Amino acid sequence: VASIATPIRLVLLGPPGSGKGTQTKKLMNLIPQFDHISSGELLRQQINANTKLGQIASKYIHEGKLIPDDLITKLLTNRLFNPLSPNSNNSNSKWILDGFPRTIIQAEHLDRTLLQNQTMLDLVVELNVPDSIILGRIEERYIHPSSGRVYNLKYNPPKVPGRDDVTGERLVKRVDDTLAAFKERIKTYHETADPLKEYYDKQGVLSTLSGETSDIIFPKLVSLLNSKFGLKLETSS
Ligand code: G5P
Ligand code: MG
Repeated sequence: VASIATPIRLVLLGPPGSGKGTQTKKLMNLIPQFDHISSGELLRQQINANTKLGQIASKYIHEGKLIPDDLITKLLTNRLFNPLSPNSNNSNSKWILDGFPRTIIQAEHLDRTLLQNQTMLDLVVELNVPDSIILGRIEERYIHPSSGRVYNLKYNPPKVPGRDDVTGERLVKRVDDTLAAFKERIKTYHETADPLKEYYDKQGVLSTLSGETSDIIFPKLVSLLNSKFGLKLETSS
């Protein structure tokens, strides 16, 4: 496990089920200091807590639609620059934004907020996984709602079927892991991803990693970080 002095500020882009959460978890085994900020997870927490934002978000999420930009940007930047969140903004801060930004408006807002806080993005990684593969993953996904832990019946099954490894509590399906919502999410992704990629490509921070499994992509992600940040991480898994 590495102790690394440089800041590493990442955005993960990729279609639903492409493995944004999975890659983040694998990376945190190598660099535990990462603060994992998943926009979808933050929204699901709001829904579980039945907040006003959660009530609004729930409707969009059920339908597989994006929630309005102003709501999500506020939620995300509050989380990123919350003084209580670990290493949110110090000289060696390490964070991964998973699922945010998803629109140009969100990206521009993020850039402004980073600038105001005298920080910046280092790298945007696009996970490029064929659509044909990811539907199967979504059908096999189960989550533990209170912790956000994610399982897959084939790829990383729970030790006891239907139960969370840590608490033993029951696993559930995500409300948007239905065929109808998935189709909508994929469609939305393809409508919004190209302009976003172009936006980051112009900034010179975009890298695309392709592969049909997370185990193929992960070593590519690690070597990308090694070369970009001058690290010597090794993939053992
Ligand atoms: P989310 O929560 O951001 P999505 O749709 O972007 O949702 P999702 O579904 O969470 O992304 P992921 O994190 O990319 O996918 O993928 P994952 O969970 O790691 O992997 C998927 C499954 O496949 C898991 O079961 C995993 O174990 C398994 N798996 C991984 N790798 C492999 C492999 O190699 N092989 C196999 N067989 N399995 C594997 O957003 C949800 C909603 O919130 C709203 C929107 O409504 C959105 O639809 N939202 C926003 N709205 C507006 N703006 C934003 N910025 C928003 N962010 C969220
Ligand atoms: Mg996810």
